[in-house]
Amino acid sequence: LEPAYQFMVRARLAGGVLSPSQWLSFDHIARTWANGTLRITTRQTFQLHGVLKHDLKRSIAAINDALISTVAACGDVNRNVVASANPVATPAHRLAYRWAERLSEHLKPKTRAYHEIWLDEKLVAGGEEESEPLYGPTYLPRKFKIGIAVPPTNDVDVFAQDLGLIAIIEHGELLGFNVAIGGGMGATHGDPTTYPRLGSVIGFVVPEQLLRTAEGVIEVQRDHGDRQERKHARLKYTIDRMGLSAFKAELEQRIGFTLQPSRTYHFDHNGDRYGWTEGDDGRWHLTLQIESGRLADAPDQPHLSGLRAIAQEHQGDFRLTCNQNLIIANVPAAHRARVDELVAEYKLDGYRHTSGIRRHVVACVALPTCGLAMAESERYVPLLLPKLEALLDHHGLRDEPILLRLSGCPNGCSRPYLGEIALIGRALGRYDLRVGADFAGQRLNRTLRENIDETEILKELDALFARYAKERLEQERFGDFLVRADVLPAAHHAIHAEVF
Ligand code: SRM
Ligand code: SF4
Repeated sequence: LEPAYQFMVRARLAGGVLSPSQWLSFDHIARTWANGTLRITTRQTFQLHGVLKHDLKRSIAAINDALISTVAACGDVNRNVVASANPVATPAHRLAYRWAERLSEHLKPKTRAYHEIWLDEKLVAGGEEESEPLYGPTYLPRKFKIGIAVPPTNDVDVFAQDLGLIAIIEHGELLGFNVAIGGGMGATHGDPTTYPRLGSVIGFVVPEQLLRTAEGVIEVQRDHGDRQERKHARLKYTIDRMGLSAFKAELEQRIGFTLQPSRTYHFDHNGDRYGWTEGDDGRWHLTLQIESGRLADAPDQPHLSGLRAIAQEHQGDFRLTCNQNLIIANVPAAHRARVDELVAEYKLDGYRHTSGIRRHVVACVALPTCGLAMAESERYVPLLLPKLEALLDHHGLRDEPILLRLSGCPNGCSRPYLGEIALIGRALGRYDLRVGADFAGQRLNRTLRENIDETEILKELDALFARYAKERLEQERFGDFLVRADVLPAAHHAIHAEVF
């Protein structure tokens, strides 16, 4: 007899798009073999928690039956490719999403081992080397992440990706992509050789050059990344060690063309737009807020059942966002009222009456399932938010949009270094408090206080909210105010996205 080992299963879902029947499959798997919840992740996919070892194979098979996979959702390969969750506004937006799908497919490991192990495919002879032209026998030194943003929305946090692509659209036409390399969030407490870094923009490529450019960046990282020390193995450290221009020169030599100068772009926010929006084709899209991405059936909030009911009737598709939210997309105008009815019936309409900070909170999973967690994150959100809202109310700031990010450890799965306010777990009930990122994912925040408890966190924030309420300029965001008011300590690393 062995212990009842339980596992987390993560799907690969490029751009976070799935059909109603795929939704129903996940819902079934969550209720049958997992812990009865679906978790939307910060990379636009689903995680299932609490899958027992003896149910693992059938859960993965059921995901594959739904024409979705779990291959390369984890591991030292290219991970789930994320894309702006609003690819429906114009034909160029839709094209940007198609490129996410193409990148995901193109960079997927070619090995059949996954199919042999999980899907009972017959064993085929042949070494990994010949079957993995890009990754080779030893794969990458570390995970690798790609995201496509469509300005002015930076909802994928493009500068937190190893390879960030900024779609350049002019007069409705997708001209190509600015290429940003070397973004990454993870760090280790007390080890200054590890740090969050924002991607550096190194140029522009036309769409036909995109796949080769992505391969080239991966190849340079594959051959130059640190394979001795995993802590230093991400692309960001390879770039900082080689130097950005040396990295770029090596990339251009491998891909056989020169990157064009980067094009101008402008981001105005990295959040989601809640409520209904109309696409260019007359179809409608409803963005719902899902707190920390957790879909469950709580007594007064039957969200999982609600989305099952919606999926049973919905004729469009679903889109998961990198802010852990959900879009019920491509709804014909005539079906809007019915969707609204179901959304209200199942209490999924929380986004309508909520504070500015609650609309902009992202929290990683942390306890109880994450083995790396040092403190609570997702489960702390419902306890912390009312206290922060009380402070904000007191200063007349209830509706002020403020980006709040919580992570249970410095690995940074909620991309906390991009929060205007961030809590990063140190120990149970204790966090580093970081503040001062911008509202568009282009400036890192800085540590204000280390290892403090809730009382101190609230005291610090109360003082900052008081000053913000009194001294801010019109339209000035909280993070920008903190920088202007000079309340932040000096930065030890570059904190702005760099343009080469
Ligand atoms: Fe993450 C490891 C959860 C997005 C940086 N992350 C983990 C693990 C698998 C813990 C582990 O290795 O044992 C966590 C599973 C917890 C659980 O119980 O489910 C975990 N990461 C998550 C998710 C579910 C957070 C969420 O609440 O949504 C996100 C799933 C993404 C996905 O669908 O693929 C998630 N993780 C991220 C992001 C954000 C992003 O990708 O945009 C980051 C920061 C960006 C980056 O990679 O730099 C991130 N996760 C890490 C790291 C630190 C990597 C590093 O370079 O140092 C680890 C630890 C590691 O790799 O050793 C980690
Ligand atoms: Fe776990 Fe840390 Fe990631 Fe949170 S940030 S999910 S605690 S690894």
